[in-house]
Amino acid sequence: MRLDVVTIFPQYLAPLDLSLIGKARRDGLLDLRVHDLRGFTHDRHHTVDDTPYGGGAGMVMKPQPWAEAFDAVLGEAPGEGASPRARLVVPGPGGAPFTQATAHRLAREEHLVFACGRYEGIDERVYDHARDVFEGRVEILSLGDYVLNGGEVAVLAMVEAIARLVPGVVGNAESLVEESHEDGLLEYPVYTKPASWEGRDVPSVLLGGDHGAIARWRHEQRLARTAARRPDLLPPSAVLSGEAELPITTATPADAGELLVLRRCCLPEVAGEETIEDVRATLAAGAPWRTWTVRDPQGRLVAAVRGRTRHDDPSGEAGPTAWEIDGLVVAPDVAGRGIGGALLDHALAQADPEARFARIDVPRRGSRPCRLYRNAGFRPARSAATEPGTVVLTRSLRRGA
Ligand code: JD8
Repeated sequence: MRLDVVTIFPQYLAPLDLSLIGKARRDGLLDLRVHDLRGFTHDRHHTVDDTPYGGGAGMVMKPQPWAEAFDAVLGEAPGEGASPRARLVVPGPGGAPFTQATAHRLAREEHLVFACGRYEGIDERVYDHARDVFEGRVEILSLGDYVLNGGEVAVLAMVEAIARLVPGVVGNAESLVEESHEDGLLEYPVYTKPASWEGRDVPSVLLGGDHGAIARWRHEQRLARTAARRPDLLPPSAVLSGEAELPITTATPADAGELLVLRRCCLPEVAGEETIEDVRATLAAGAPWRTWTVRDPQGRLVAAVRGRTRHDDPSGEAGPTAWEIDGLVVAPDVAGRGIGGALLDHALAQADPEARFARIDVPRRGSRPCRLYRNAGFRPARSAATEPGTVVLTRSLRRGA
């Protein structure tokens, strides 16, 4: 991945020479270049700012230096091949939230350019000009709802969050999986030697070597922490009419066996030939699908659904980011109690924030499943290149739609 950062404080980005990012640069995994905006000025004082039209406090960044900086990083400058599909990120307190989902999306890009503003901001015409030279691939992103003095700190955080998702930058990709914000839950508490410190002992379950028990304890710790610190992240629970509230939880490879049984039972035409390896692969760390399950009070897996981000539209052409929902299954003995609807709502709520619409490919049979989807606003997609016998249903994901 190539990354260019343009700033009037290049030394602010020095921390990116350190640690894993520094090593990844030396190993050639990341081609990160920092540019001084003043290098694209031609007056004795290397002026990059001026007073705001319409008056008011502070200064505004002039447009010309930015235009020349963009030309340089896009290789329009003499001697460099044009950079293919570069994407410009301009941090700003008014931008769209930068989240882990954003980091994943940007980590798939070939060339990212970051423009660090200062003062009261950058002349608005620079954004319009950038949309031309970056062919629309321009994003204003915010690190969070507080005010910084400039974009450098935001770029430091964004580059680290993105670069560590580039394959090979973080040695053991495993450790990327159970992190906060990766699957909607906060991380579990961690401990190391000594087992007893200042009279405080490490939880015994971690010393017992029973990996199943450790995995369950860690999952419960994540649920409890999330409920305590970030209840807004917690998934809605499935409601069994008149009975216990059953949590919707993120599936793990340990759920593969039961899930295969449910899929074979509920989706014979889709899962008839599916194997346990097939299902386990969809639950593995880093798999494109995110799968959620519901267990009854006795712990039996009674329902599931999954979702993934797609970048092709129903006709199969490359298209706007879509959120595909699939494999909604409910054990026949608990059907008709609202679990399917609750799971569908949950899968919609977990949609990739970048997706503008959701799609479901359903077997073309009878009307029953479709009513659930129709009530959720799904409609047959016009031009859909689908597998024979399937119907593509779509609905907008306009937040608040
Ligand atoms: C870029 C100039 C300072 C902002 C007048 C203070 C991001 N989450 C965030 N908070 N603040 C920024 C941010 C602030 C910036 C610039 C990002 C360029 N400023 C300005 C407007 C009010 N001063 C940010 N990401």
